[in-house]
Amino acid sequence: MRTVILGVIGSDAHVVGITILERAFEAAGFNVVNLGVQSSQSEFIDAADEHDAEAILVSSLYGHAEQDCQGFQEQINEAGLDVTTYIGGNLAVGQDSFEETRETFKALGFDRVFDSETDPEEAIEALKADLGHRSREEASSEKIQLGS
Ligand code: B12
Repeated sequence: MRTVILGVIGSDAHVVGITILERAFEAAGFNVVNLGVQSSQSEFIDAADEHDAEAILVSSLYGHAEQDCQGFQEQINEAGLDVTTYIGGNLAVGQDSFEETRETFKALGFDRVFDSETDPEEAIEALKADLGHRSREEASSEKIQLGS
């Protein structure tokens, strides 16, 4: 079963969104490790390592996600993890243009960025597609290695 690490980053204590996401991802067949609220970057990374997770799903509602996620991708790289990373929620104070917000978090290294209107099914379909794509790439690189 594919494992995802889910949690709310930083000092943020909004728990309802991740509870809904946990249930939706479990119902879709994922093994969800829910770190809960007020999770640090290293808690996400240690859990991903420990559970051999394929994805990290970060939630943030209180408007400080940009600060909380500084250096996160670098820490993931340093830990040698190959994980798909998503972030979602109410990511910026005001959020006049979500496209701008999306670019900010893409620049921080997230593979996909979701707003607070996101239906969990949308994220589930995206993750299935991203992980399926990755499996195919891994399988074909194995074949190339085997054939070489
Ligand atoms: C309930 C609530 C609280 C409760 C939280 C109780 C709890 N333990 O959960 C309390 C009263 C404690 C609270 C406190 C605060 N809150 Co508050 N809170 C809310 C409120 C009204 C609802 C949040 C909620 O539960 N929504 C329902 C769930 C189902 O939706 P959701 O959380 O958005 O999650 C969905 C999506 O966002 C998405 N999603 C979320 N994460 C992710 C991650 C991924 C990867 C994906 C794909 C999708 C995804 O999917 C989820 C499920 O559908 C919102 C306003 C609002 N209407 O959203 C403000 C709101 C989030 N709070 C806000 C603020 C400012 C605060 C405080 C800082 C206020 C203060 N000055 O003290 C504090 C922060 C405290 C802290 N340390 O976190 C602001 C944030 C502003 C911003 N980001 O610009 C909001 C938007 C209110 C506002 N309009 O100003 N809050």
